[in-house]
Amino acid sequence: MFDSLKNKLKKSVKSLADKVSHGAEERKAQPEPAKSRKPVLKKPAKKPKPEKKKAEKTLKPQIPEEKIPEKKPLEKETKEPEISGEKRQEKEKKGILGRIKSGIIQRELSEEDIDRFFADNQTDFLQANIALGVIDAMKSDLKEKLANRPIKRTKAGEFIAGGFKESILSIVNQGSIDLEKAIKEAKGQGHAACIVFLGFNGSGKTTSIAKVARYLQERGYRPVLAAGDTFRAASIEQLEHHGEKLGIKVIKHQYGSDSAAVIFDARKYAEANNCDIVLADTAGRTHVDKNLMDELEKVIRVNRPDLKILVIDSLTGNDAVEQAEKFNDTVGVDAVMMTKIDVNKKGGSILSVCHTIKKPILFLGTGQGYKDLEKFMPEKFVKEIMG
Ligand SMILES: Nc1nc2c(ncn2[C@@H]2O[C@H](COP(=O)(O)OP(=O)(O)OP(=O)(O)O)[C@@H](O)[C@H]2O)c(=O)[nH]1
Ligand SMILES: [Mg+2]
Repeated sequence: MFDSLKNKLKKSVKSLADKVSHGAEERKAQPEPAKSRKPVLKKPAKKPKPEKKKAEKTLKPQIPEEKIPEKKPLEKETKEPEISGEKRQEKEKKGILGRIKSGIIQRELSEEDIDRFFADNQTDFLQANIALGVIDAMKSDLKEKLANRPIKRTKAGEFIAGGFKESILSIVNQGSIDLEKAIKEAKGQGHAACIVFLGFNGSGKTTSIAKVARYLQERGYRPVLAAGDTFRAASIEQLEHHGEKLGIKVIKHQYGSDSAAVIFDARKYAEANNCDIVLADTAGRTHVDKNLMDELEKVIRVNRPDLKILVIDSLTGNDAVEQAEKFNDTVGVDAVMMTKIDVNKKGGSILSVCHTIKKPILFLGTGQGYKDLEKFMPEKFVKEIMG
């Protein structure tokens, strides 16, 4: 999974790490100019030794006695002359050698290095479905984490990868949603929980409902399905087919009927039959279709679901950001489900959606079967793409 994103990030880390190593190579070449500085080092070291001692001897008798105690508290001043010229020369040599050595061992990346890196790699990131907003956020985050800090040449890759990992984790870690907790809370309030699945045409809503229903069944809960897509031909039969296979009740009305009413009836059925949760399907819609977006608003207003899950096809590319934004603005999304991860090598849309609406990803759809559902774990995701 996410091979394309993985490769792009690997390439990014290498490119910045090379910058560090390259800088170090430049500094390695510095011993030459350092040699030319030697005479400058020797001069002050040789001269002061005899001159200062002579000067002290000749001056001593001329200094008035009251002035001598004034100099005593300045310990440093009185101690310094005790260092012999040779020792001082040695000390200065070591200091300069140390600086040259540390230049060889470590180097800093400047903010300009990071700016240039993102400018050079922007197209690559966009191709991996990482939206511009995310690229900018990562850039300023990495400047804070990596710029103007000494980076050990031998550890440059590790250090830079660490920066990327932290940055990506902060983007995809948008808290979590506990489905079982939501069911228990609703039960505590005397009703069955209700989740409405919404999203673009063909994003995978109906398939995801069947997967989540099975997931909950396996954990001992009793779901009911609501055929809230009364719009698309064969949508009701599609949900009924899943219901039959899984042994779950499906509440349906006729095509063209009010979606909000179907979901309302499913809730009543769940409460009357001691079911735990209603999983409600809705028609696929584009965020620019005003009538269908108004209908979705009504579904939410009438049913006040416990959770609104936006289902996004991860193959959608950079349009996923606009979808997420518009659905979130219209009805307020609680969590996201990204589908078709099994056929998506890019993976950047996960970062883009999380960054745009700041909502958690609940599940990943990883295939067409009922079992192809994975709980989204931010740390696991970062490990997967960054190693
Ligand atoms: N490979 C793969 N295919 C998926 C996944 N989820 C859904 N699909 C397929 O995507 C197609 C559309 O899925 P649906 O569940 O019908 O999508 P929908 O959002 O309900 O579609 P509309 O009701 O028309 O808006 C089907 O062929 C599914 O099998 C997934 O995680 N991986
Ligand atoms: Mg559907």
